[in-house]
Amino acid sequence: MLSMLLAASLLAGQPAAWAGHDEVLFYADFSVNDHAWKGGNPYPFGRHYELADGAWHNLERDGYLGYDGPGNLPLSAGTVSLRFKAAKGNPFTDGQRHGLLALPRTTEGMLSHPDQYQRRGLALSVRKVEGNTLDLIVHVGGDHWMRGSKPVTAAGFDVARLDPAAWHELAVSWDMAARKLWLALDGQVREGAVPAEVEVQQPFLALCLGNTEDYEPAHQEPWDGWLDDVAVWRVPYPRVAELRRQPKPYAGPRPPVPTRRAAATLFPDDPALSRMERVVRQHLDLLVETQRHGGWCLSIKWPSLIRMSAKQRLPEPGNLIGLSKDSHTAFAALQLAWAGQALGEPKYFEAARRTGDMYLATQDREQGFWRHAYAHEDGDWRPLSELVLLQDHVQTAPILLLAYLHRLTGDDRYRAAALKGADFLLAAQNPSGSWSHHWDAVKRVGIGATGAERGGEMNDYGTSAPVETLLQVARWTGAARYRAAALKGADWLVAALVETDRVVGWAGQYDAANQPVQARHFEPASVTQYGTRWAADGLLAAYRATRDERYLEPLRKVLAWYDTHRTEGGWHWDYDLASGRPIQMYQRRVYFLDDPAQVQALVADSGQPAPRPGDWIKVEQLRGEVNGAVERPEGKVGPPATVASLKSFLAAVTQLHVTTYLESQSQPLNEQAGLYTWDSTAGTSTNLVRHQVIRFCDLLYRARAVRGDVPPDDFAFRTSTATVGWEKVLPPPANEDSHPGD
Ligand SMILES: [Ca+2]
Repeated sequence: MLSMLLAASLLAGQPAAWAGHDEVLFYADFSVNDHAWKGGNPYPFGRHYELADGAWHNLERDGYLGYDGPGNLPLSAGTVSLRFKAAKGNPFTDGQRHGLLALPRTTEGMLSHPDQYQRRGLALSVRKVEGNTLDLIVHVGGDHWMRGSKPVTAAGFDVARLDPAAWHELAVSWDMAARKLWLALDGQVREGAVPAEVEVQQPFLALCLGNTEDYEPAHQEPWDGWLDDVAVWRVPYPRVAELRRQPKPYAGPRPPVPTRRAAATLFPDDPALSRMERVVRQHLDLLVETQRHGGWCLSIKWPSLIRMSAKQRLPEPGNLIGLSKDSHTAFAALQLAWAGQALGEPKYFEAARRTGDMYLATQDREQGFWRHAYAHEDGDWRPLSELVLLQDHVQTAPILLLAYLHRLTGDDRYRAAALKGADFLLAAQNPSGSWSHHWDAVKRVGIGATGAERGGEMNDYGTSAPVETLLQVARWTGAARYRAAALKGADWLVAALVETDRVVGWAGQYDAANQPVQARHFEPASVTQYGTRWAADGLLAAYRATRDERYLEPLRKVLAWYDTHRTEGGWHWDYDLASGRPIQMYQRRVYFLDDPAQVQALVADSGQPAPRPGDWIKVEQLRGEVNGAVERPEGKVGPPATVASLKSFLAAVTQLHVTTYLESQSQPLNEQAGLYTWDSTAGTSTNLVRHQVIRFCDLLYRARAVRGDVPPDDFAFRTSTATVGWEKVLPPPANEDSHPGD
């Protein structure tokens, strides 16, 4: 018994005898870490797994492991082999689906030619399916995550009699020239054919292991077990079977555990400033390195540097850039432009300018809008969708970036494009004063999230961001039409307040008659907690510009409602309009959260944990903002700086920055990575914009002024903010009581 255990652990802990063959392109044995020994990109992404006894073990329903596709997987012929073992129960007889591996193909190169989706690219998966067979499935067509594809089973094994306690050998293989597929299980081989529809091979997007490629919580197919000895071969299976019988151990080094390090060149001898400078450069150098076609996706995985959206499981195609959501591409460029100014570093400024130039090139010539994502294909940026999104800063963030670039360069093209964007906002405003979810560029009308014309959008700053932006554009240009449109938008925010004897607040979406409506399947017609945050930004901006108490009154009413309706943990996300009861909607069914049976049903239907109350909008912070707007409508603005005042600012703040932003336990710096990282759906990740980086740049800029590198009269020294906004573009506002042109 002891010798059997020993043999089993040696088997799991030692690398495979064949890993040294030149035909092995990628090999992961999990004995030291989850980095592959070989591979174009040996670093993984994924979450909710552990390594134990030299093998990979899934820990959760959404646990999985992934590796880069284009860097690791051969195109025309290849094989992926691995070993697998069950961990609990018998997954071979349980009638459930278990995803062992998936090989989606990238849509890079055909994103602007969707007619080619059907015939280009061999997307594959190996799943144990309900009938207890282990199937090799070809996914014909569909997008880069196989969504919408047609599954065609090419080969399979009945696995009902497989021993769950034993390790099993699996290989999946393709040869496009021979149009053959293989599925091998414990040395037995089944051959299949590439479906006739698939004409041309296309690079793989990723290697996804231990679950389905689908990130939807309700669709999970976890492999509740172990995986080991994952190898990618550049030859088809018959050759792999031969090579595996010929020992050739791998003797090369394992890849190093990566780290980002940058030198402090501005303040090498100042202990605190040099630490901040290094962290700033480590983050921004990563942005410069990962910028593509002037943009980014929302997150960068560490250490694989795979570019993904925020909450997804698999990479985005390599030619795709995302221009939507908080902290998207334009915000990354704003941060880089600020660093270019603050540090006097041309490479950061040039990267920001590349984004600005992308916005110049992608702006609609006639109407002045931008799309929310582009694929760079055939030498140009191609919109990923006909939709013109108005919310999620898709239109407003580039206006700010272009205005800032104009300030820094004096290049009139940036100013003209920013104003063209602002004029588009004027054209896209609904008669009610609101802005819709998106714009129909053909019919030239705003469209709500569910397709109704001229519906008002609160969600994702749909109306607030245009209000704020147009007020700033009015200050920038002195043109009254921008201010008038902004205040009409703010008046709509006031009018959209839902106020009954049960509930007070804002809905996420409204119809043209200002009635709350449903949007996506999880967005009911309700008063939604975050509505207050979305509305507040526009109302506070309108108050600051007018000092008209009318814009604060709705916020005071909602704060009072929050005070009287606080539960343990805070407030629910959605409240029913008629009854004021907390609700959640899933697949358009509404569940009342004060009824335990309905909560139980929601958990069962959605596959997600029971919703809990929270304070997502930070109610006390909002109260502080309302009070602050009254006390200091012009914002926290100091007098013009002098070298002496900057010096005392540095003396007061520098050490505080070190303890709060470098040594804090709440948002710690990942010292190994040299970056601020966080745990995302796809594992360790960093996002594009870091408030710490913006703050450190602020301090370093002041230190440069104290030293005499730059004059102390920049208006940036009169404010200190954690974001890069209009305060970097325009001097602090004068008293606006007597604004011209009203
Ligand atoms: Ca191993």
